[in-house]
This record gives sequence, C-alpha cells and structure tokens, in this order.
Amino acid sequence: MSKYDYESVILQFQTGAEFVKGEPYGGGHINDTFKIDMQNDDGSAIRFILQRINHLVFKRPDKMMENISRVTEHLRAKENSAFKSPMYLIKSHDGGIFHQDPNGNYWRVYNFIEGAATYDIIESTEQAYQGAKAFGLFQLELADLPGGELFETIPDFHNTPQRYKNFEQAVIEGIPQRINSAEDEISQAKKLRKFAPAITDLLNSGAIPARVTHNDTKLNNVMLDDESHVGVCVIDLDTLMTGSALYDFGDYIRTAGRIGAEDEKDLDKVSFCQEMYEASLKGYLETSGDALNEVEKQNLGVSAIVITYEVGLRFLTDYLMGDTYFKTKHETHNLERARVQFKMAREIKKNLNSLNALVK
Ligand code: ADP
Ligand code: GN1
Ligand code: MG
Repeated sequence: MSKYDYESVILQFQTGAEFVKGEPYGGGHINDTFKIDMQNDDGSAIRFILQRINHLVFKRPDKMMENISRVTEHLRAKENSAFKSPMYLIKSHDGGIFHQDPNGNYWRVYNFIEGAATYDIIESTEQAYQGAKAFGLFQLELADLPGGELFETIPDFHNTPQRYKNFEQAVIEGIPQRINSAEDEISQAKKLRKFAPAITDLLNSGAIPARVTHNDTKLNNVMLDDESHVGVCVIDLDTLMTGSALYDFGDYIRTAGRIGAEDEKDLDKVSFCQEMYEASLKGYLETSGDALNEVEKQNLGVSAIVITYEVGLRFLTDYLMGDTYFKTKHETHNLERARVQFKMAREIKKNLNSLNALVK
C-alpha cells in the first residue's frame, strides 16, 4: 500500500472518469509515478499517469510545470510535424496544470500513452534506431519554441566540471565508512577527469550552440510503439531547458549503447555495444543531423563518454553523501550504478577512434 491516497489526488483533476485503482509504476529514479485505472461514464476503461513531483530535486515545481505545459502545447499544436507528441497535461478542477495537496506535495496528471512501452535495457538495434530518431525529431521540433528561454529547472544540471567539484567535496565531507569502501571507484573517477570539461568548454567558447534540449534522454524516457517499434512519445520533460545537443545524444548512448543493466552488480555482464551505437547514430543523424554544426558532429562520440562519466560521478557522489538524491533499493545501489558508468565510459573511450570515423 502506498503512503499516498491516489483516489483523493486524482479527483482533483479533470479526468471526467471514476477512480477504479492505482499502483506504483515505472522505474524512474526521481519522481513517484502511479498508473491510475479509471472508468468513463459509458463503462469504458481509461488510464492516467499520476506523478508526485520530487520537490527536493525540482525546487520550483510551478516554473517547471510552466515549461512542460509550453513544450507539450507547442508539440501538439504543430502543423505538418514529423513528430506530433501525443502526451498532454490534464488540468486540475481550478484550471491549473498541477495540484498541491495539504501536505505540500505537488502532483500532475498526464494522459496514459497506450500501445507503447519504455525499456530499461536495450533489446535490438531497431529499438536503438527508433528511440534515437524520436529524440532527434523532438530536438528539431523544439528549435522554434516560442515564448523565450525555458526556466532553468536545475541549475548546473549538465555542468560536468561542477559535478566533478561536488564529487571532490563528497570525498572530503561524505560518510567516512563509505569513502573507505569506495576507494577503488574514487580512483576510477579521478582517472577520467580530463573528460569533465569537454562539452562545457565547447559551449563556453561558442564552438557549439546552446539549444532547447531535453537533458535526460535515457532509453526509458522514450516510448516505443509495441507493434512498429517507432518512437511515439518522448517523456520525462522535467529537465527541458537550455543545454547542448551533445549531452542529449551522449545520454541516449549511455543507455541504448549498453549491454546490461544500469545497476548490474556483475561487471562482466556490462559492455558497450558498437552496433547499438551505430543504429542510434543513424537514427539521430537522419533526424537532427542537418541541424548540428560540424563541431557537434565531431564530438558525438566523446559526448557519450562525458555524460556517462558525469552520471557515474553523480551516483558516486550520492553514495558518499548518503543517498539523498537518487532513489535506491539497497545500501550499495548507487555505488553499483557508478561502477557500471565508469566501466562504460572506459569502454567507449577505447572505441572512440572507430566511433569518430563513423561521422564523415
Ligand atoms: P522519472 O522522472 O521518475 O524518471 P518518468 O516521467 O520518466 O519519471 O516516468 C516513469 C515511467 O513511467 C516511465 O519510464 C514510463 O514507463 C512511465 N510513463 C511516464 N509517463 C507516461 C505516460 N504518459 N504514459 C505511459 N507511461 C508513462
Ligand atoms: C534520473 O528521472 P530519471 O530516472 O529519468 C536523473 C538523470 C540521470 C538518470 C540516471 C532529474 O533520470 O539526470 O541521468 O536518473 N534525473 C534527474 O539513470 O536528476
Ligand atoms: Mg524517467
């Protein structure tokens, strides 16, 4: 039984249907997601996604929801678009785009995307290709988002050098026993340090442009059609803000280019797969390719190292600091996740020359 009363929360929204049941859903590390089954007046079934926004991570849920509303409306309003996103926010009874309960929790509701699924682990090159295509199209469709810059939902989110500093701080201020037990991972993190500024330096020098980006383009944030495998919806729009396309491409590779789970304990089961990379690159370039500048294209391979490393640093930092950010299922969960990222970063690095050769 969840500690939340889904029924009273969902009744705050204009679903037009009766509550039947609710249950926790999905494998996200940040928000609490629930699948809510309801019934229309005519007896037909309808489902919704109800989410409790993690307001410790997103300090201005109201501003974040404005971003999401702007983006979902923009994507839905597009004429002749190659990517008309089917996801929209259900308004609350007072016309708002979220609801705050008496305990201070922030809630939102989306229509449930039927006939499609997300994958935590890649299963085929077809999936890798289709997911990358969807993220590429999504990126293209946001290039003409009206209304000025999006609110920065998490400052310095992809500031990898800053993530490195936070890690260094955690090695000083973290839980002493955890620092001792993570000696090996701390040393791995230090060895990859030169990759930290690779993308931010390019952004700061103006060699690559800042764009409206998704910033959390992991494989399980794109829904693929159950039959055709086509990417039908990009989800998890919380971190949409100004950023670099390189972080988005790289984060997709971090997850779609990986054989094995993000938290696999047995590192022998984890590897980087160049075939998955090639399929992803193809999908991404077919869609976003023309919009990228030469420097972006030349740095697609390295971007996968940078973000994989960045996420490894974040998992390790969270482990050292006592698991205050990512949801964990056991004591060493974040440490195991960090190990997988560092192994992946090293493997991508080993293959970098051949990855770069794929982009003419
Ligand atoms: P988190 O920020 O915690 O990662 P997500 O927004 O990614 O949360 O949602 C968690 C999971 O819930 C997704 O991986 C997906 O499987 C499922 N999900 C989210 N939104 C929808 C939707 N509109 N329709 C169907 N499934 C969804
Ligand atoms: C989190 O929300 P979710 O599970 O899709 C995190 C990402 C990390 C990812 C690692 C807001 O993504 O930045 O890359 O975990 N999201 C946030 O799997 O911090
Ligand atoms: Mg997610």
